[in-house]
Amino acid sequence: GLPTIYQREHTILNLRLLFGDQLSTQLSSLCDLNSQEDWICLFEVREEATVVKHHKKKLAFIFAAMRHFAAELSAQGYQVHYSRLDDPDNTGSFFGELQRKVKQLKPDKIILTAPSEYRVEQEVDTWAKQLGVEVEKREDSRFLATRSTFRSWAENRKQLRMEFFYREMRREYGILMDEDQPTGGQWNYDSENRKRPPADHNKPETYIGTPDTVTKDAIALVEREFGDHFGDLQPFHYAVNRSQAMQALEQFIDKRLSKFGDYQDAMLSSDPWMYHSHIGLYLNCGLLLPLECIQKVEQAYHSGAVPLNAAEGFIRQILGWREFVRGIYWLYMPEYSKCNALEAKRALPALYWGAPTKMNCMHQCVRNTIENAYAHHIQRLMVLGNFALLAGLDPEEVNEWYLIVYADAYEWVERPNVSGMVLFADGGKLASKPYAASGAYINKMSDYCKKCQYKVSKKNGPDACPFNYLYWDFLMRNRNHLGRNPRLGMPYRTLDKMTAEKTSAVQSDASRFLTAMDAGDSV
Ligand code: FAD
Ligand code: DLZ
Ligand code: SF4
Repeated sequence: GLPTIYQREHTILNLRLLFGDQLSTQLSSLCDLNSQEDWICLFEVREEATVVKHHKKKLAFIFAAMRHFAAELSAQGYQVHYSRLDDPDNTGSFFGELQRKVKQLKPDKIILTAPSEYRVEQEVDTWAKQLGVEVEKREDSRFLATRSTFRSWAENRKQLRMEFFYREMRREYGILMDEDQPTGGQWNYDSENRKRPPADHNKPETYIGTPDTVTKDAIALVEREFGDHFGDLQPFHYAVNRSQAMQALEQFIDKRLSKFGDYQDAMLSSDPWMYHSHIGLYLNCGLLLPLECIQKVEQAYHSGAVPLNAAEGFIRQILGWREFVRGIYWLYMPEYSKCNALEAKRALPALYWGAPTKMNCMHQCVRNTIENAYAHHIQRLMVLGNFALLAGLDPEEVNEWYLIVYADAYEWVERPNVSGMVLFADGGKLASKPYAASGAYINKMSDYCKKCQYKVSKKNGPDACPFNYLYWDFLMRNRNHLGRNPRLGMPYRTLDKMTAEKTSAVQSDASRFLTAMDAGDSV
């Protein structure tokens, strides 16, 4: 063969940088990997762990998953450079670590897949100049709609609605389609979904992983370095590599998917998991790919294992909502991070961090969040989110809370859900109306009210359910922003028929409650 010096001259040496939410061998930055020559870099950095003080279980999950992924790549013969957070030479930032590796390895080129968050992409875009090395940034092909496809879809539309985007995606990927028609004749089977929680609920099986030494090390690291962060570290049962995540997905399809649609909105104090998939954290860090999840669920429907309302309902979450919120994020950032259409300014009360509250629904949902770094969609939307909306909490504080507390939270998905779906802070870019609701909704979909110190049937007075008067107070306070919204015509007409006595009782209850909450009292 040629002397080594000639081989070196003719090969381009690439440094391939993977971020902690890019743990997939299918990633665009790895597609033309040359195992002999290229280096793959993963960096644990303090800056990412503390940009907001992430939940301890979320940190342990990310570090454990990064370490397992790096070990798998090494075992396959790739050259992996892994910076551990507790390495004394670790500079603590992506740029610092990259600079260190560039000095050491002298790559011709840095290849990466576009980061998922705006903040990190802004930083990445300065690196080529700062380092004097070419940086090739590739599209994140794990998403089913690219940023530019979504932009083109959105152009010239007066309103962006998930349902229409979702139909395009069904057609484009041929999911649940009979030629050009939706399977079963309807695009959406939600009218068959969303049943009340079953009285005789038997907890379905969920994935329970056992930490190995790598995961135990990550847990110990988090305890040592980030012990003051929110949330419980133990017990730790999440999957931390691809094969475990795949088992978790398969178990969901086997044991829970058939009832996913029926009980999608149900909440029970005894079961934080219900019939949800609990795969958001795996999807968002690369351990699972969206199309494979969708196709497996579609197969389960075609094989007769699950009904259409369950399969369609689940597929819509991933092919519809997940892609749609990402599209919205990239369409409107950075302005989106500042929006506050309802001019909400109230500070986040301590009850979100676990301080005592008499509202049992809030207590249960916060408790689940502390223990699991998880709450399901309706807990996030209709309890924790609904309260934030009705109480007029500051979108910045609410966004930060959601980004901290959930293991699946990254800004690209968290922010549109919070500022768009929950708080209506984007003025209707994502949703056509705020999901405001009184205690009756929570009572219908959960068992929380039975054990609450407040009475859900009472509308006013100190022992009335706060959601009841806060709901009307919210509509009154925001009449200038929401009064002309056609989808809120009904509640505003009801409000207009209320007696002056009733509206002043609502206002004085709301004011008493919110003043006490602001003063730090347990409410
Ligand atoms: P399932 O109910 O089993 O749904 C399956 C999958 O569909 C999810 O894993 C997720 O990938 C996708 N999905 C469902 N709904 C949405 C949605 N509204 N937006 C995007 N994807 C969706 N999801 C996140 O992944 N990260 C977040 O930080 C996040 N923050 C949220 C904040 C609020 C206020 C609300 C209302 C929702 C948020 N969601 C977020 C969406 C949703 O609540 C979670 O994806 C879901 O609860 C995760 O649990 P699961 O995997 O059991 O989901
Ligand atoms: C969330 C997170 C955390 C806590 N830590 C790291 C880390 O140490 N190293 C890393 O590469 N990624 C981490 N991540 C995920 C990143 O925040 C995520 O990849 C970026 O926000 C993407 O823009
Ligand atoms: Fe929540 Fe009101 Fe029900 Fe209590 S009564 S659990 S505060 S909805």
